[in-house]
Amino acid sequence: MGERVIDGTGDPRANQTRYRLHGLTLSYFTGKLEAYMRAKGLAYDFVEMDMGDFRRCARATGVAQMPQLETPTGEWLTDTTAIIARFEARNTGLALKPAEPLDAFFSLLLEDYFDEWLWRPALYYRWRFREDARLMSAQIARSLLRDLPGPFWIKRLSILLRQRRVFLTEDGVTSANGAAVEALFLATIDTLEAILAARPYLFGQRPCEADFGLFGSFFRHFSHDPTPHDLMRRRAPNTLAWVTRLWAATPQAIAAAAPIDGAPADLDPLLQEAGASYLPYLAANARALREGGGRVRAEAKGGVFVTKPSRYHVQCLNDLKRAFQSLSEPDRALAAARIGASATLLAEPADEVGVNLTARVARPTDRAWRR
Ligand SMILES: N[C@@H](CCC(=O)N[C@@H](CS)C(=O)NCC(=O)O)C(=O)O
Repeated sequence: MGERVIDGTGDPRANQTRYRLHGLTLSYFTGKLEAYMRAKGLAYDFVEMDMGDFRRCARATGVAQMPQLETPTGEWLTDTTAIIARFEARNTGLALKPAEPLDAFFSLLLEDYFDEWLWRPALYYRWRFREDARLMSAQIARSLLRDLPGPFWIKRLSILLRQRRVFLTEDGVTSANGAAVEALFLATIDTLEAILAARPYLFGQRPCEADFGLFGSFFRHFSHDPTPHDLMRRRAPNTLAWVTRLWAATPQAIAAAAPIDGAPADLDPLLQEAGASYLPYLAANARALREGGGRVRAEAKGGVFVTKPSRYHVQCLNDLKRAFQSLSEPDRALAAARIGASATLLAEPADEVGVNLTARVARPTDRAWRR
């Protein structure tokens, strides 16, 4: 049985037919999936995780991460990119994938780029600055850790230290490359500001996968945490308005808007940055795993980031390669012209070391928890 599409928002009698979305109201990927479900018209009950629920979900899918989604038929899904791909492929709810293959490819590339490459700036702004880190460690101690015994201050401090270790140190952030992380964020909002002053969503009048990929970092981090929010208020008011617009979008309003027709040229700085720094990182990561290398070196905006290899990121590259290679020859040439020289990396065969998608447990290795 496939998922039932429910066109409703809160009828308690329909509980057994609603999705259950487990996550945290401060989490990047939880916010991404929530916005997608809202825009699709897929009604869900939100479960604010505590550690007990986090562990229960991890046992159900085999992956300790958030969000996790229970379907009305009792299946468990995880990984927002794979969940979105599955819903779009099965025509569950309102279709949000662009109809033309080249537009659909750009949407997937940008979704993945935003998910993975804005992660570092999002986590940097949250954990690097004292005020932001204090506020957000308190929120995590009060939410996720609420079922653990012990004084609040110990929970807050242990979260703060853990997040700084995992999301700054282990993600290659140092005092030397902080300026490059900030440069990536500032360049991104400057590009977005021009786009979102001109039209409601990245590709036109309707949101697509790329908007949801962008939403995780902007909704839950950049437009929320004090330091990046202040930068956005001053420098990117139209991008702040897009955050609210996408969160408020109804399936009815989206369905009434003109379908996506092309990937506008002003997206090119984003595609080019994906080509300049993200795709070379993905390729270096896959090479490190293939050759047993212990470290991956990436460059972005003049900063150098050294990290442990990630099997999950091999899967990201494999998926992008498959999407690129399924395009027609003329579309591949058009895509390559807009991405730049590193588009050739997408023409190479997929790697063996990735983990194949399955319907149930979408991408079983993930960044911090399983490598
Ligand atoms: N690729 C996954 C990423 C999920 C993910 O990394 N979620 C974060 C929270 S936004 C997480 O579970 N982090 C656990 C931690 O390491 O603190 C997806 O798209 O769902």
